[in-house]
Amino acid sequence: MARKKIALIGAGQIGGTLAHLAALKDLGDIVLFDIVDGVPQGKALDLAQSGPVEGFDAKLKGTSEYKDLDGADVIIVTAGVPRKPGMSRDDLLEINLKVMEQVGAGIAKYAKDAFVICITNPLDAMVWALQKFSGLPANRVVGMAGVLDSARFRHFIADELNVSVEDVTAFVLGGHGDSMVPLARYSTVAGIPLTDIVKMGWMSKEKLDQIIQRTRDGGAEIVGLLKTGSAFYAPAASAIAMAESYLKDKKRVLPVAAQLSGQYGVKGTYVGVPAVIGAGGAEKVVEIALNSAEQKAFDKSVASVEGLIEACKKIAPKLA
Ligand code: A3D
Repeated sequence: MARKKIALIGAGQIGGTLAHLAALKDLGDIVLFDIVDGVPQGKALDLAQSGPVEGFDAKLKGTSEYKDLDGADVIIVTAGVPRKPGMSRDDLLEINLKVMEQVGAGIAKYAKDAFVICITNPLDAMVWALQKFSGLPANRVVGMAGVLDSARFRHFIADELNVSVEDVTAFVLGGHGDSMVPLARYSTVAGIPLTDIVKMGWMSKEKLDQIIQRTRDGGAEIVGLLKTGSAFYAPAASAIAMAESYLKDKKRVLPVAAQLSGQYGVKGTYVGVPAVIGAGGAEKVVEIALNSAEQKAFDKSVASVEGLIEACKKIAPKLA
């Protein structure tokens, strides 16, 4: 069986970490693409030289030419700029939209059959634009945010209760931004909903609320500490989990930014929802019943994504 081909567009902090994880997990051969000459080539060579030590045979190639994406099975897009302290994700919209236009054209020309995972911020609007610019079917273009947001939630809960992260599941809905909706009643410790954990007295309601807020602010907390960029280890690990589910047809149910076609009362917009990720891409959006407070929070999150999509249409009229 031929090896799979994984193309990483953007060879910065997340791109380099993606390449490292994909090689360590033997997901396939890897192409690292960036417009900065030397960086993708240098990272690819450095990583290839770790192969003999780690025992992986993946071929790594650094490039600045779109033709090297030819035939890619998975493409993960991090091209663009990250936040600096004091910036919101939305401040990146104009510059990263232009990047999505170039990347979308490259994908359309060389990798029409790929499964595309977008990470570039502001996430929900950028994945929406990337799908339009590339023209790929919506089920094969998704955004990574929910796996990361729920991993942050899981980490904070496990740390607070002093239990294994493996036994904590978390459910986060909505756009990747301050209005994301972590759902306590669908998040569990060994199957026990967090709302019951509070009733049992294992965690106070105040502590749970603090953790929910810290999850919402999870990206900004790291930007504030790093000062020169944003999180990259956990974002890369999260996108690799999505790529692996696609490549191995695992059909994991993961929170991803998917294009909705009427689910949750939303049509055409990309927003974070649970979806089955398998060989067919985003094969099914899982629609859960929301109570009125959750629906209100979800609607608010969708409205903020829709606002960004309108801004994209003004900047790039061909998206309208
Ligand atoms: P960084 O280390 O700056 O890497 C971005 C790379 O993109 C750089 O190497 C640039 O040279 C390259 N680039 C810029 N323009 C182009 C272009 N036109 N074509 C190809 N490559 C280009 O950033 P990073 O890796 O830390 O973050 C990448 C993106 O991910 C940013 O937009 C972040 O905001 C975003 N991000 C999203 C999440 C989510 O959870 C959604 C989390 C963390 C970061």
